[in-house]
Amino acid sequence: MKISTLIPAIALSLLAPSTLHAETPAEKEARMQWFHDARFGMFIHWGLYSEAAGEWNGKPVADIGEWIQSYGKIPHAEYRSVLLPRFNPVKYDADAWVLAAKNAGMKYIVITSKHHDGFALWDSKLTDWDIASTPYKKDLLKPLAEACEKYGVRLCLYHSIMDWGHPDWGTKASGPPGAATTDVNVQQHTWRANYTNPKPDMDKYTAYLKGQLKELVDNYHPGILWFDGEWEDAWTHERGVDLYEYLRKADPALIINNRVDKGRAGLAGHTTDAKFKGDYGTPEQEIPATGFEKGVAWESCMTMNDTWGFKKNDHNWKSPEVLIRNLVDIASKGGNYLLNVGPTGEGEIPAPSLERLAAMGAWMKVNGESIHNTTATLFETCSWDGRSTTRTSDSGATRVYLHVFNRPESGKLVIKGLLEKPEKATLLGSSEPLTASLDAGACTIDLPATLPDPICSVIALDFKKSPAIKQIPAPPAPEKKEPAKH
Ligand code: FHN
Repeated sequence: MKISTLIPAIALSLLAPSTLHAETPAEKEARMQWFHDARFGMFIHWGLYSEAAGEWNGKPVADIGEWIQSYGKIPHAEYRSVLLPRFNPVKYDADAWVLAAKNAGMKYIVITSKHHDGFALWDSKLTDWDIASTPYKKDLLKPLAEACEKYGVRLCLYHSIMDWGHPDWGTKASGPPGAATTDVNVQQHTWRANYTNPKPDMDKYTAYLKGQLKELVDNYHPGILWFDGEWEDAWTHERGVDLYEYLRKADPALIINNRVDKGRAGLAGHTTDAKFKGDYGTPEQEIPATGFEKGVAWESCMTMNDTWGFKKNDHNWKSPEVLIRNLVDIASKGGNYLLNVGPTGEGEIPAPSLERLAAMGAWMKVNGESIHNTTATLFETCSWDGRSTTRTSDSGATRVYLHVFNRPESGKLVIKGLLEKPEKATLLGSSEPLTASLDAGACTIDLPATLPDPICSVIALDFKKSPAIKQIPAPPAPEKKEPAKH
């Protein structure tokens, strides 16, 4: 791969403004407010792997589609020579993608500017391992940025720190093919571009990484830089801190996730120690049981089927019920839901994804106010089959949303611990007021014979201020029964 003469690290550091402003908690909250209010975003994994679609040489390759080069152990030169000439997304319609997200109730889009294979979706000045080397040639990020601007959706960019296509990603001498090396991350991966580099230089790679990120910040002004691929030894805490500060100086409004540094607890996504950089936690394919501590921002990223990047044979789609209830569960815990789509190599979002987005949009059209601009539930435990979120106005007036998954047979929704009767109780999507009564430390809502939405109906309770609540302790976790000793 041609790497143009890299901007020496010193020159890049001169480009950044002087020192990083010491942000107060209030200033950070103001910077993050749009993220908290959004609650729901679209993740897009799109690249050369989308064209491979989970197959290589006509045979299926296991596991997630965007890792096909790794699971297929496809040497960088072969991966490049096969896929570059094939990647020609002539059906790409950025406006249609952004409208699909917006109409689903999504407020931001995070697209892979570069995934682990190192291929760039824009025409980077620092490499020819990018869209300009394909038959399509044109920048894929620019139309999306313009469509996001047009429809009021925030453009955000995923960027992999790990780069299988760069000869300087990696640590220790890798040596020529077959040479002994102690670096497992190099030794096992003979298919990576760094394997033939006797001495990968992480300072050179970091200058390249910063140079490409400067291109992205300057040209597309992302709301979030969503880092990933930080786990290998080649990337250190020191480099993570330096990169976070470099980017925050480049754009003080930028939000950066916790995968820029080394501090996330694996797929649980929680930042393990305040020394690690990153503005929010990133649970992956899971929803924290009770959310993170109050005041800790987080976002669960999840697939709609089993893969992030498109695979022609992955039909294991989650139902709209699962997706809507995930969104409600996450919002009730004060988090964001980043739900993935994996477009095809031709540039189309798969029909099953569009169908699910449309179903979520229909639900959000009636109930979206119980998700957007809300904060977590006021209740430590939920005494009904559902969840709750909260909306507080500047005056202190408080609307408590009750998400009901299944109507209680009694026809009465009992909210244990709510010690005040609301000024008003309504069913979203209906003008009929509901009757609320107080008894024995609970507020009871009389429900209509049928609820409007079989997946999740939402009741809104209005109070002049945040209502008095007596928290009901969570039931003890079921004892882990020791397996019988034979
Ligand atoms: O390795 C990546 C994977 O391909 C995908 O991008 C997910 C999405 O968050 N992140 C990493 C796995 O944790």
